[in-house]
Amino acid sequence: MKTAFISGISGQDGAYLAKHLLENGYKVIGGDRRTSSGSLWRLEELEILNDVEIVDFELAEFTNIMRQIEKNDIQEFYNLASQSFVAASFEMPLMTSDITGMSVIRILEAIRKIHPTIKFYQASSSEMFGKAQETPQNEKTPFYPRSPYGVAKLFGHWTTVNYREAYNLFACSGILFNHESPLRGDEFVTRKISKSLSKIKLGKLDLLELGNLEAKRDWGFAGDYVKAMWLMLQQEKADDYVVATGEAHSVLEFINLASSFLGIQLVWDGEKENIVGIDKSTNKIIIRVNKKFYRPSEVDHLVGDSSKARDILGWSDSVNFENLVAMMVETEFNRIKKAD
Ligand code: G4F
Repeated sequence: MKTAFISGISGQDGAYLAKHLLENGYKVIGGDRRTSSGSLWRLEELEILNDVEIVDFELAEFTNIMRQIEKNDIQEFYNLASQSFVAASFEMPLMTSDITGMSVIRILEAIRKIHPTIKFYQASSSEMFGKAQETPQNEKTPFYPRSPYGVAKLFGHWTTVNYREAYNLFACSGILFNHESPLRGDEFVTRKISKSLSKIKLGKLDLLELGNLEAKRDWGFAGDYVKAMWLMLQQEKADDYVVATGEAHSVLEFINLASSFLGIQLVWDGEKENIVGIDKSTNKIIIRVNKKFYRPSEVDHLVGDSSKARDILGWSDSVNFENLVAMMVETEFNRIKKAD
């Protein structure tokens, strides 16, 4: 039986990856921050909480990382933990650089010194492409990050490449485009929209305030993307892969689709930051732009070319944009109704 360690097991990807590894016969050890207020609700929702071993794990603490690698006989290490909210990285650039960027060195150094045969996966991000230099973006596209988060992820990405080349570690970097699900954190735009519109439909909220509605993202289903992480570590050679659907949609398109699934007849009035969304049945404004949600430097349009992952890993996505929005809205609506 192989043992895998997942840093950040309490997050969306940690939960889906743990489930995938358990289904493939792994023992799963999940690192969770002692101080993290985020509970393990995602593991409960996937009904795997009792099947994984949870250990205290702190990315800022090198000795803690070393101890976990020393004491567990791990074959695969998935580094999914980070400060992953782009907007927050502008408020906390130093913490983000340390946790999202520098920690990659801490883990790779520990692996190199203690068990250099451990296979390592680094959760890199399409945010590294930022102000995209070509469309679509692939593994050879030049990077141009637009946030402290993107810069920190780029540091982690190059660190992974460097440890692979310098020390011959089996270290892979997955450049994942946005991946969503009903287990997404509340602060990310897709969950914020599906949750708030469901509340509006159920009469529990009057207004949804958002930032830039024109931003376009390549949104896939997280459950598909964790399979690509695992596939990367099953290859003979370590490498880096872009994982994406190849389709981009705007935040506005996401809202329109979510509204129509909920039976909200939405009409738009105005444009840019003055645009408002009106519920035709009540004639009330239910969506507004609030500039406090704008980022100091925005990533306007990301769309990935994942041909390499499809050809070499045999990876494919199974949930299209419409089905993703439907899945998120349906789950959210039912959760809120059930909580009544
Ligand atoms: O959902 P978001 O916060 O995701 P973002 O910034 O694209 O980053 C996510 O995907 C990355 C992969 O490329 C990950 F690396 C990263 O950790 C994270 O998971 O925002 C998406 C877009 C942005 O352009 C943002 O400006 O939606 C826009 N947006 C508009 N109004 C909003 C809002 N985003 C949030 N979070 N909240 C809003 O009210």
